[in-house]
Amino acid sequence: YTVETVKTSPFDGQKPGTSGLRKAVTVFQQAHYTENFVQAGLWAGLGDKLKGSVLLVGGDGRFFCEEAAHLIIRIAAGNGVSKIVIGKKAILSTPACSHIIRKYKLSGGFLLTASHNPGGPDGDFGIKYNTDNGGPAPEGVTNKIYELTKTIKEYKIVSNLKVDIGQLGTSKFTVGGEPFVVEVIDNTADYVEFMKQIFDFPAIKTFLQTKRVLLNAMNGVTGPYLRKIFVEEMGLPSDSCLNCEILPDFGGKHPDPNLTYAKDLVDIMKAGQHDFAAAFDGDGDRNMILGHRAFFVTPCDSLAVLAANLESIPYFRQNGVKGFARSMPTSEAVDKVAQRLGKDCYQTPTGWKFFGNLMDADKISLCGEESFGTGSTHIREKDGVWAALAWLSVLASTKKTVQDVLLDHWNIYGRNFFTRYDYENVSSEAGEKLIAGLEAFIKNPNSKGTTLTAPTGQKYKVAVADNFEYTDPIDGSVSKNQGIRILFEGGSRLIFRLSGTGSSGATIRVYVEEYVKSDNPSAYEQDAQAALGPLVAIALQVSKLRELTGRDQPTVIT
Ligand code: VG1
Ligand code: CO
Repeated sequence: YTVETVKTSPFDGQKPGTSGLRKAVTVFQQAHYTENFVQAGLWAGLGDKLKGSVLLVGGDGRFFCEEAAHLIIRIAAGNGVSKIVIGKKAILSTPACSHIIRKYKLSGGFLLTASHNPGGPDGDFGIKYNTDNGGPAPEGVTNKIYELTKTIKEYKIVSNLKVDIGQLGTSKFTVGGEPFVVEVIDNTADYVEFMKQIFDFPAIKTFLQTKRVLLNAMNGVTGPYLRKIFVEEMGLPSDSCLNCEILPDFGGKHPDPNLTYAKDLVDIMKAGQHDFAAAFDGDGDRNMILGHRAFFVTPCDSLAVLAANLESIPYFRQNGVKGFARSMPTSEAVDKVAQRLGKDCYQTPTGWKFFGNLMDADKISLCGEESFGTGSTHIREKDGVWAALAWLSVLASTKKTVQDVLLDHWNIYGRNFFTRYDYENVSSEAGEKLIAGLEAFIKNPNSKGTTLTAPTGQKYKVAVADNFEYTDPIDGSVSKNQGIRILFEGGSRLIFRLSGTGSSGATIRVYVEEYVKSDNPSAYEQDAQAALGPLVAIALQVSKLRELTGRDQPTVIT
């Protein structure tokens, strides 16, 4: 095979967001669009290590994954990459990708997913570059990718290279006189084997024999993993795994495990026939945990509960527990656990890429985000199926129900009530105006110390108002403007930021948190939305959200 050099010109807006480049499928289908981004990813991600590198390709099975995978193989071959490891039909969950890069010491990889965004010809697609630690490329690399996409003039490709990625096995080619290999691997084998090392499968299996559980893949990539682990290994009936067929359009739904988009699961759980349920997003890195009668565990509390119970899991008994980390908008529930256990707790900007350095430097063992992301040092991505297994480990070892685990937790640590209001697809202009208005609020010297009053009379005194800035404690890199914070005396917080994963317009996220001490059970047993009502009202007032967006209600409440 010979390498061709193809002339191209830059596209606007190929800036990786919170988690890679995400756009409508039709955008990626434009001639040279995907090619440009992949070429820039190879240059920025690998630099002078590009020649002879070994890369992983895996995706969540959404529409355009296979086409993009073939393009990546051809462009990689054109750039002197020596080997591509790829899941059969390009299918691998995001956590499996991270594990495989680490296990086989690969140079990096391309993850083909737009995560929880809808898929199909009219949906979204995405490409993310991960580095050799198995984690999303840090900002230094993603900024470089963006710079390169602004000046790209040509890319290298072997356009007539055809590889069968539907069969397991190795294919060998000669490209410009050098060997080029494509190895198609099993979709689930490495990951399932790894989970068996991390968790006590026999103990979970015994526990499950007397429980009724549901696992919902939402027609995303976790289906085959759930069947392998929960049906084949744990012996659950096959109807305990729902929506396990990977569909290119996820059945036309948002593959996003939350109370809105996984409402069908919530409704089944409300009937009271089941003890535990979990749901996962399109690429398998998010999780939602529900108990009997759809008792909802906020991701913030989930992180805190796992932090307090890591000794239930063999992996942590063997490796010990270092510190914890959470993204800034995530509630401070985990901080309370860290304090009590005498561990460090780091606060990073939104997005998993910021946890990588802390994990690589052995500063933390567990981390998470309010956006249904939980994970540990076993890989460098958040991990949905891992989180479900972690919860089952806690339930099996404490012999408590999900609800009792939480009640007992709040009884020790107090409760950080938390909710997030998302206003999806507002105009970019309204989004920017809202942030500009809040910028003015935090810059006003009178804001600090001022008291904000809810329509129902509750008063909150502003202790700190700023735009969150993060200095990475490992490499010293600085990330500015990561979200407006209004922190109140007593530990309540309001956070505002614009989403970096949407593909059109703006999505405003409002994060609301109120802390109630452990000595007040009647307060911490309240319904979360009721408890947070006054602060939500203050959030809408101070941001002028209704006036600026014309929206009366959020699109999604989590
Ligand atoms: C959202 C979440 C963030 C998460 C990111 C990727 O980003 O808020 O916590 O890391 O999605 O998750 P944003 O910028 O839209 O708020 V996923 O499951 O796409 O990998
Ligand atoms: Co995801």
